[in-house]
Amino acid sequence: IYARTMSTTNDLSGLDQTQAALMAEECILIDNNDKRIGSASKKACHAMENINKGMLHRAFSVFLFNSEGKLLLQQRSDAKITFPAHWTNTCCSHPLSTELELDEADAVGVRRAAQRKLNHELGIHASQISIDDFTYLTRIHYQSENVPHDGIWGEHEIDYILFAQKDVEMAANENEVKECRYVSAEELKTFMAEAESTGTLITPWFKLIAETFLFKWWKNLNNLSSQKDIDTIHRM
Ligand code: DMA
Ligand code: MN
Repeated sequence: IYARTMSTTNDLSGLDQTQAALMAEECILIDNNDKRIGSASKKACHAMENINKGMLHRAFSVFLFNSEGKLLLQQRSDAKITFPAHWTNTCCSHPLSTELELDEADAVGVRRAAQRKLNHELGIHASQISIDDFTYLTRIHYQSENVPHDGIWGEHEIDYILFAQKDVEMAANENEVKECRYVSAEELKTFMAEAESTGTLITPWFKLIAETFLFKWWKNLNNLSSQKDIDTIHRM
């Protein structure tokens, strides 16, 4: 077993074996306009070697609010290969290159993937959140290198933003999630403002979204259709 910091190539030895196995998932490759151009493994999609050549894949970010209007945050587990121990929005992942998750009509493929991953990461069963509970707001195109910087892994995605408001029961999967908490908008602002001094790690995509659209969308939780911008891909 090699320590994470000793890894100098993108082989998967020495990493958490459950997370390493998930690197075989087949993600959807897209062009800059989110037009599907093929598929590649999660491992290939997150290798800086490929990202530096322009490889881009499809992703989603779920923001789940309870009936009090508080947002569920998660802290990623230490086992995650990218951004371990970072605090972030409720759930993120990738629609896979399968017939059901490739379906682009009303972003239903992405919404199916979101339902699948809420169950996998947080133990929120599909009976508690239906694909119609997600509002697809817009898309965000961004790129970032892993933290801690390893020069090996990174993200380059067009990320579908999905909002949902629902009281749910959960049972977090500890291989995925270290901790969860609900925050109000004010609590999140304080949490983020103090992050540097408290040594709290925050994912780059969540930071970007919080610095741009999040609080405006949040204010409009009861009127989300007014916030939809499904034709734009925001380059961030
Ligand atoms: C990837 O999330 C998607 C975004 C929007 C960063 P992730 O690393 O949590 O994916 P997974 O849970 O599939 O490892
Ligand atoms: Mn990704």
